[in-house]
Amino acid sequence: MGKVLVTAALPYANGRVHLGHLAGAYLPADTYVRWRRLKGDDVVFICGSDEHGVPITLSALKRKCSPQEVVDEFHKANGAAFAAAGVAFDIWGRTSSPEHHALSQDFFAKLLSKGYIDRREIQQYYSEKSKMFLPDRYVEGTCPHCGNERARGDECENCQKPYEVTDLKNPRSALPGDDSAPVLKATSHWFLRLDTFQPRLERYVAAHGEGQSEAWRNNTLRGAEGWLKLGLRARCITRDTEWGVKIPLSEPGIDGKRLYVWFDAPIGYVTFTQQLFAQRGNPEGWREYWQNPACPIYNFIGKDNIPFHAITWPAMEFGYNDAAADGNKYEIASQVVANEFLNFGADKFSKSRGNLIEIGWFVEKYGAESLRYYLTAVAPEENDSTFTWEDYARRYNGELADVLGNFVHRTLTFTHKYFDAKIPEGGPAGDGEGKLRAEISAALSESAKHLDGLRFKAGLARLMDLARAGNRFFDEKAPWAQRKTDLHACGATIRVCCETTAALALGLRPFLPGSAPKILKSFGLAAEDAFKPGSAGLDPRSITQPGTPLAPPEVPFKKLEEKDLPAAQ
Ligand code: B3M
Ligand code: ZN
Repeated sequence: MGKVLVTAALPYANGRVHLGHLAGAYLPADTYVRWRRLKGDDVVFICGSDEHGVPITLSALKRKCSPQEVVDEFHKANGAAFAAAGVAFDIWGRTSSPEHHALSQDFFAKLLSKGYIDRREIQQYYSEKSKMFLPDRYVEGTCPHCGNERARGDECENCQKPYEVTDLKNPRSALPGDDSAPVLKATSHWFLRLDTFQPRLERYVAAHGEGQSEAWRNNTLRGAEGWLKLGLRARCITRDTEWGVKIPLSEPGIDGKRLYVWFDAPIGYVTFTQQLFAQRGNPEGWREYWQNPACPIYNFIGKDNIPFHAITWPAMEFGYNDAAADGNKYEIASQVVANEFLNFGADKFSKSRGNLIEIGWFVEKYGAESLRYYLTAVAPEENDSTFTWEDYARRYNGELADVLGNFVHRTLTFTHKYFDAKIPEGGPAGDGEGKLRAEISAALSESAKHLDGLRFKAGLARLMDLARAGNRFFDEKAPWAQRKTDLHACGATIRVCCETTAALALGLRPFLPGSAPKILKSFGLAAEDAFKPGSAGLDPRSITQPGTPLAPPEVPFKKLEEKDLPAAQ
């Protein structure tokens, strides 16, 4: 029981969030937040738009509008999409806010004052045609290793061997509408001396190694160790652009430069928490999370963000804390939870949408609950996984509708019809009932352990096993026949089926926050009580006492038909 800070990566406000985003970071984060709250913890859940950087300026260039218009549109659309999917952040902030700019500049100034940032002269490609310096990924040319003529400045997709952008042969700009040959121009930039943090970061990462109490997942650990093994080098943290946080220095030429987006973005976790508490009328409240060693911090991210969360951001915090007065330091994350990628199957429909399915669009058509179910059931926790419409329909119909929905529905309908809509007392419990009750408590406690261990897929699967056991029990006992020969035995069967139904709904609360309370409502539990803080361990038997009246059942998950799927439309 205590304070917990959970963050989900700040998506770039240059496009609509899609199912890959949801599966990668936001759904597991939301599930975890709900779980910790059920356990009685005082959680704040922080997210918002990443509104700076090349992705934004390029979208603006492509759409022939200003970066501001781009971020305004997608900040709003993405906030609505997450809300529709039941992902309930406490704040949906923006890195364009003045508070965020101010804190980012404070970070820069403090790191500079300690010598953790220095200024260097470098040569960088510049497009005379577009009148701008080109970020590495917007230079194309011939790979010096394999001869691939379409290698990008930041990587060759063909051979993946490392090189500097200046090693490319025949370089040309890859900006929209500009394929001119860039020229090298001198420019000065500021570098974060990551090398000076190497020993501290080694200790930090080792403290989260296998066997430690807050051990990171393998992918996160390997990613961080990989960087450390190569030896950390200074990283350029400014860019030649006019979109972003201004560098808090006054010198000639600095107006055309901004902080690199990856420098300011993670600071958003702090600024948004501060803004949240200011909104709540408790402007100092954020300190209980960021300055409280007893408050664990969880960063949920996609795997491509690992180095920035496991190496760069902690380094920035270490450096900041060295320079800050005591009352102004920030704790470092205890967990960096990274998922692998969700890929999209090669079916026609998704291809025509650029292989992406927008969250908002999906939820409007198919609802949030089936999406949450599916993306947790195939969560890319250890390996990449693939979304296909066939698989989605198969699991929805075969698991959510046939296993869970069917069990809940047949139990509630039977009780209604033959026991006057009240949970029966039933005769003495036999072996079968005893076994199912043991299965209930095993499923709930094992699912809880999985949630504690951030294994969402396993936590959900364990509950689905309970639903399968419930169906098997129902089939074996055949209450429709029992009722005619031995009403007491039939009552005992139905009573434990009601307990199982309640147990499933209780266990599913963090996963299916829309459907679980609906099922619990059948037993008379009001929506606000269903999510009562600290009610994680609520005993299903306590809400299914004999005589409890049942509200009329609804069909929880209606089956999907071929014609409902986009491929058929
Ligand atoms: N905006 C990259 C991404 O959306 C980046 C995350 C920032 S988290 C501080 O994947
Ligand atoms: Zn190559």
